[in-house]
Amino acid sequence: MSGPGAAVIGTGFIGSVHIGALRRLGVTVHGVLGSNAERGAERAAALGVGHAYPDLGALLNDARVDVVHVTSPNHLHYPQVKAILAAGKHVVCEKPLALTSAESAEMRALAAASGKVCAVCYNIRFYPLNQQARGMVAAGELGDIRFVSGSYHQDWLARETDWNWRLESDKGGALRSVGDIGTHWLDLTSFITGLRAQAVFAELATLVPERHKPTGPVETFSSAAGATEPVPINTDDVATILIRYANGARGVMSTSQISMGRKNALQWDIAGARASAAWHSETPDHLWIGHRDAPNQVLQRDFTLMNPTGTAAATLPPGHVEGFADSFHAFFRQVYADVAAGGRRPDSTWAGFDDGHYEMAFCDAVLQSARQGRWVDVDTD
Ligand code: SOE
Repeated sequence: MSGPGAAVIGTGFIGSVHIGALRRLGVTVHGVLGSNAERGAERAAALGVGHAYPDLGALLNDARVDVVHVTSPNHLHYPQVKAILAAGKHVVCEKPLALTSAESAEMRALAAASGKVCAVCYNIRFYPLNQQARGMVAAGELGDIRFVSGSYHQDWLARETDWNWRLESDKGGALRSVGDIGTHWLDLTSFITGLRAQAVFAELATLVPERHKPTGPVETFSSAAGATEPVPINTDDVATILIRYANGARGVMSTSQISMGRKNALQWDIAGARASAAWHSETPDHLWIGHRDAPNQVLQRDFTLMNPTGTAAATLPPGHVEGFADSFHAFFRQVYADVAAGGRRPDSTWAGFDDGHYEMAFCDAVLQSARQGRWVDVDTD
């Protein structure tokens, strides 16, 4: 008997990462759906996928497809996920889950009623040392968490000539750096600490207020060539956010998509009452562990030295650095094992639609706080 089959919506940068991870797991990708039939066919050929669906209806009618991966621009997540669940299929949706928290609340309810595996692509959880850190916090090795700090900085939108659909709020959402990368940081630190943000005080800034929008399509993380038109920008290039957690802990984080030289740099630093820990996405096989009364340690990813949570996500031998693509492999390995098991197993660690909605509620609070200049509660109800 063959395992679950997949289809992938979206054929850009992240769609091809999904396809690569699925192939590595031996999951058959029965087809892709592009932004139009012609591009779908072109990209299917380039990615070595045998079929491009002409439209979503054709994809959903394919009985071989059990799991649909949604890697389309953010504004399409809501209608596509609703259709996928109505067709009785499992779904793996890119982040942020939706354009608004009203949409994500409805998606959370539909997911709960469906009984299907409904995962959100907060893949950074699946770097093995982030899973290790979660296991360490759960075992009390850091003690009560007191302070969470960090940032997620990139440079790919630093110039006024840099363009991507994420810059347009009707496609990406009202928040850009916070929605696109800040929610990764929030998801990851909440996952590791087990603490959700209760209230935020935020400032947002658009430091490149006008950009040259290409008149043709542009791939994520690539440069545009050809004709452009000037357009005003109303989404955040940077954000600075203070956080209060329910247990009294405090947090501070920043996002930036205009930090020259910071390619894709997420870092977190978590201070507990017994010990601290820190991690940086550009050196992902190293976890710093801080002590007061003993020398600090650096744990290099090595499953002979890691806890069961960390080991479960690791694949390659120590010293063979696991990176971005490996995190999708570890993530989908767990998701597809859950699909095969008929539903989420108790020890699974992927982000579900409840987490995806929490991240949208955080975005709402950040936006309201920045507009009103005050603390705002994160309301997931
Ligand atoms: C662009 O900012 C982006 O591709 C995000 O959308 C991804 O989630 C992140 O992994 C890398 O950067």
